Amino acid sequence: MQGRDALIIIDVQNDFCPGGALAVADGDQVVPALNRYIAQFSAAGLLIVATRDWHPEKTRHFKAYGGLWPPHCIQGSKGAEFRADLALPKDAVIVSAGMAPDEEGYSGFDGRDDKGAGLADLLRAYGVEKIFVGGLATDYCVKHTVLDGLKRGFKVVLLEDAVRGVNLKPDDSEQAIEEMVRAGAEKV
Ligand code: VGL
Repeated sequence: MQGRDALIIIDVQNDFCPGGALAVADGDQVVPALNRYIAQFSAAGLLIVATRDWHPEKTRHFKAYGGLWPPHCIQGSKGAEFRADLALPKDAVIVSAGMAPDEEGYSGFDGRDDKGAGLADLLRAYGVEKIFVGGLATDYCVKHTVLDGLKRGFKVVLLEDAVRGVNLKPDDSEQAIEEMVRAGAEKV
């Protein structure tokens, strides 16, 4: 970690954890690892961003409207809340994605903070050059955020101990990790 580093925590929300509407196997197990990274980044005074999937009730992201998924992370619902055991500091910046009914919102870089700033602009405003990414899910939002970050010129570190995948096909997460590394991500 250095002065220009930031931690990006992807979608650690109730609906992606066991018992949730789109539960990722062992999704809750990213929390202890992420809490350790949060403590390190906080102690170093570095930026921490938490993204959230934040959908309207009707969106083409959901099966009923032509998409892939059951309803999940609906704005304001319990399922859309961050896991209660995720130790987000008060000054973490929250970035919401998938808010428009015609938007999948897989990438954190498609998301905005409460003032409407996009993630890339936010990171640049803080002088961030390198992002450390963990959370849910490896094969969707983590992958898209990592690939977008690389495309936009950020150095990207994948926190391999702090991600879990949906795995519609059993090796989706493994392939997603290979794809991220091939695109230039470093894993730790
Ligand atoms: C996600 C599937 C559907 C994710 C979001 O956060 O990775 N996965 N919507």
